[in-house]
Amino acid sequence: MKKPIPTLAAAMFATILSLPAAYAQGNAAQGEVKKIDASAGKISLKHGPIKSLGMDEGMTMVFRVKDPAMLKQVKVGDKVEFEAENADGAYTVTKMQKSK
Ligand SMILES: [Cu+2]
Repeated sequence: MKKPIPTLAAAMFATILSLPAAYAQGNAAQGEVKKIDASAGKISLKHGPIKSLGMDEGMTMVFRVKDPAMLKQVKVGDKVEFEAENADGAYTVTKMQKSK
């Protein structure tokens, strides 16, 4: 008779492994504010992989922001969590908040 415990452990391990993958498929990403251009409504973020936008590796790049008010909530050097979308070829931050 097989012992059930190793099977359960394997199932739990598989579940734990699948969580980061599910997270990476969403738009949410971690980043650091490198530069803010409020007059242009743009922000430079150093960010981790955003698979949904075809960015398999982290990089530093300029994003537009959906709402210029978002730029007043952060400053250069802040760590942020953000969501971005590709809107007609322009990468646009749709949500952003400081990381804790
Ligand atoms: Cu990028």
